[in-house]
Amino acid sequence: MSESFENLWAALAAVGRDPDTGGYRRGGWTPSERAATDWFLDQCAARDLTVETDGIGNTIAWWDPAQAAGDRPGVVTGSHLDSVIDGGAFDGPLGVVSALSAIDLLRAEGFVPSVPIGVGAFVEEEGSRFGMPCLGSRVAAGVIPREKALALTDRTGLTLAEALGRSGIDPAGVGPSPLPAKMGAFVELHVEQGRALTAPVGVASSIWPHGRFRFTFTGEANHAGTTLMEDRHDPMLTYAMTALAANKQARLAGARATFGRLSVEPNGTNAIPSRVIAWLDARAATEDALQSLLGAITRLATERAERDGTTVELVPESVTPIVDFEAGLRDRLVGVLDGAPVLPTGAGHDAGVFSDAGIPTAMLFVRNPTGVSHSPAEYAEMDDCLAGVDALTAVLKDLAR
Ligand code: HGY
Ligand code: MN
Ligand code: MN
Ligand code: MN
Repeated sequence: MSESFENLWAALAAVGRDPDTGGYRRGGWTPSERAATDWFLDQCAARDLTVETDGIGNTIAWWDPAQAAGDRPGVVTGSHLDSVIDGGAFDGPLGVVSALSAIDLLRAEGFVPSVPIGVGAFVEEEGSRFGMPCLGSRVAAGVIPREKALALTDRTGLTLAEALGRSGIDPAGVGPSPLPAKMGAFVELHVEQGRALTAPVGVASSIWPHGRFRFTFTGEANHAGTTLMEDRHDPMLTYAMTALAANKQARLAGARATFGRLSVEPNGTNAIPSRVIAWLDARAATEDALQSLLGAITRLATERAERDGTTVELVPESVTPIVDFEAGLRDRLVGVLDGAPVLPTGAGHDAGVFSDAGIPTAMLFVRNPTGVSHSPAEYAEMDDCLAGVDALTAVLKDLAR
């Protein structure tokens, strides 16, 4: 069974798209993410791929025409199908659809891989529902203990264990997965996030260190109309000044600092908040730069809190060290692609988890003309997407010959 990339792409892009925003809300194990996963599994079945799904729902679908005796590690490619809230169509799905198309092209030209080629789809990469990025691949690689993962809650207070149960997955199966041991190499194709590429396809050199940090600002609830400004202990003010300071420090350091999520209590228009919880996403090119950025933001938040008569508490929720992709595999891809450009990324990926797990791992980026990502406006030209499929096909042929 083979279908053009354009048709595959249009079919998946239609699954769960919000007609008003054009965006997606494919949080892990939500109905729209399950619909995208079902689409993927149908495509695997239509290609007679042997589907292997682990306890948390990560999938690798294998193409192994050589059918040699015994288990031997394969070459895996793929990405994720979940999205950030109101995310774009490309971040994740482009890697999965390109992988299906690459297998179609290899089959069409009669290529017979000497090792299995797998198409992977890893769950909750964005962490947009349970707050932990790369949740599926990290549990599979044993980086996050199953108990910690199952106890994570979404914004409704539902635990991962409960959410899995509601989507028909028995939480008892969650834990380190057999999949990583079967990954002799992993190549993730991903839409570029940023606008550095001047060629259709690039190769990743590294993933910046990054982390998610929860700031809790606590003050004194009071009446918005009768409390003098000088009598207030307003945590929203402390938060606002911290956000301003974070933005300035990140600019100075050439790093990234984002407060994209807030929780205000009691969240009333005419009441000074008692508490503001703010999640900081911080990233920098080196570990030292990330640490000093975080130190500066924390110091400035604490100083501001003293001025405001509020308190500030900081909890790191997830910190991801730098990933330097293995130079041998990286350079092999550059060679296969006749000198494709090499560039770092400030975005985290499942590829980073598998690289840290010791699996030879590489990433391909497909040019993003605007650089916009994590937004319905995320976009890549079809010609560049097709160039990405051709590049992935050439890389898989080289690695699995
Ligand atoms: O947030 C990230 O860096 C990635 O897109 N999951
Ligand atoms: Mn993303
Ligand atoms: Mn992604
Ligand atoms: Mn009143």
